[in-house]
Amino acid sequence: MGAPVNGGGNCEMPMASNDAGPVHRVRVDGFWMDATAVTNEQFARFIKATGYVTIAERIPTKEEFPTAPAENLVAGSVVFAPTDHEVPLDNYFQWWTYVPGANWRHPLGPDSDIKGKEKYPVVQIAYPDAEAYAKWSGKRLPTEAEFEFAARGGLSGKTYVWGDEFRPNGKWMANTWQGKFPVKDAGEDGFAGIAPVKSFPPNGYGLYDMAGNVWEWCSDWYRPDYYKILAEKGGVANNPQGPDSPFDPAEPKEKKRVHRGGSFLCNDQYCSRYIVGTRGKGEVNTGTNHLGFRCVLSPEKSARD
Ligand SMILES: [Ca+2]
Ligand SMILES: [Cu+2]
Repeated sequence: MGAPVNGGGNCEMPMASNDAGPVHRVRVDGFWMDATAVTNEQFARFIKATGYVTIAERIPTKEEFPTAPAENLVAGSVVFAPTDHEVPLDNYFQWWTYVPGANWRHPLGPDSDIKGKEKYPVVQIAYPDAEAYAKWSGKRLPTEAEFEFAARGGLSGKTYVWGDEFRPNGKWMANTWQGKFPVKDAGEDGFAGIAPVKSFPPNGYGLYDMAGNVWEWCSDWYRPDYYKILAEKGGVANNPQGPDSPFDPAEPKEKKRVHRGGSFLCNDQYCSRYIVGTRGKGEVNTGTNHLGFRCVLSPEKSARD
C-alpha cells in the first residue's frame, strides 16, 4: 500500500506526494464495496426518507466562525472555476471559490442543478453527510486501506488501478483532465468535467471510477506521516484504521480526513493522484464539486437491518 515518493514535492505536487510513502504491507478483512460512487439519485432517496440537511445547506454560525463578519455567514460550498489565463500553480485559491448557494442540488452554485444527472456521483458532500448516508443505508465509509485494497482490484504494486500504462492501447481508463490546468479542460477522455458513474471500465473487482471522476471520503483521519509510522512498526499492518487524531502541518487547525481516488481535475501538471496509492485530504465540513463517496459493508452485517 502507498506509492513511491518521487522527489521533494509537497502534497500538491504532481505524481506521488511525500505522504504516500513509504510503500508498506497491509492486510484487510473481507468486505463488500459499492460498485460506484453514490449517485444523485441514490442520495436523493436518502434525503427524501430522512429530511437530512447537508452541511452546505446549513447557515454557518457565529460560534463556528467567531472572526467572520456576519455577511460572510452564508450557506454554500467550494466550487472549481477555470482561470481565464495561465497561472502559476502555487496557490489553489486561484481556481477554488466559496460559492453561496452551492450544494448537492446545485453543485456549481444556484444557477446549476442536477436535472438529468441522476447517474452522476453526488458531490458537495461533507464528511458528516457521507457518514449519515452510510448509516441510513446500513453501511459505513471505507477505511483508507480498504479503499486502496479495493482500488487495486487484485493487482499488486501497479501504478494505476488497471496496470502500469496510463492509456493501454490508447484507451482512456479514468476521467481526468487534459489540456492546460487550470485554464481549459480539453475533455479528450470524453468528459470535460464530471462524468456519470460507469463511464469508464471497471477494475479487476468490478468497481468503477476507483481513480478519477470524483475524490471519495475515507474514514481515516489524515496525517502525512501515517505510512511512515506504520512502516516503522514493521510487519504487516492489520486492518489499519488511521491515526487517532488529524494533523496537517500545512493547515494545523483544520480537522481533515482522507480522500482517495483523485478526480476529473487531476492531471500530470499539478496533481496526478489518480495514481493508486496516492492520498488526498480534506477538512471534514468542506464539500467541493469534485468530492463524493461510496460505502462498504462488512460481511457479517447485512444492509438495512
Ligand atoms: Ca475528463
Ligand atoms: Cu488531483
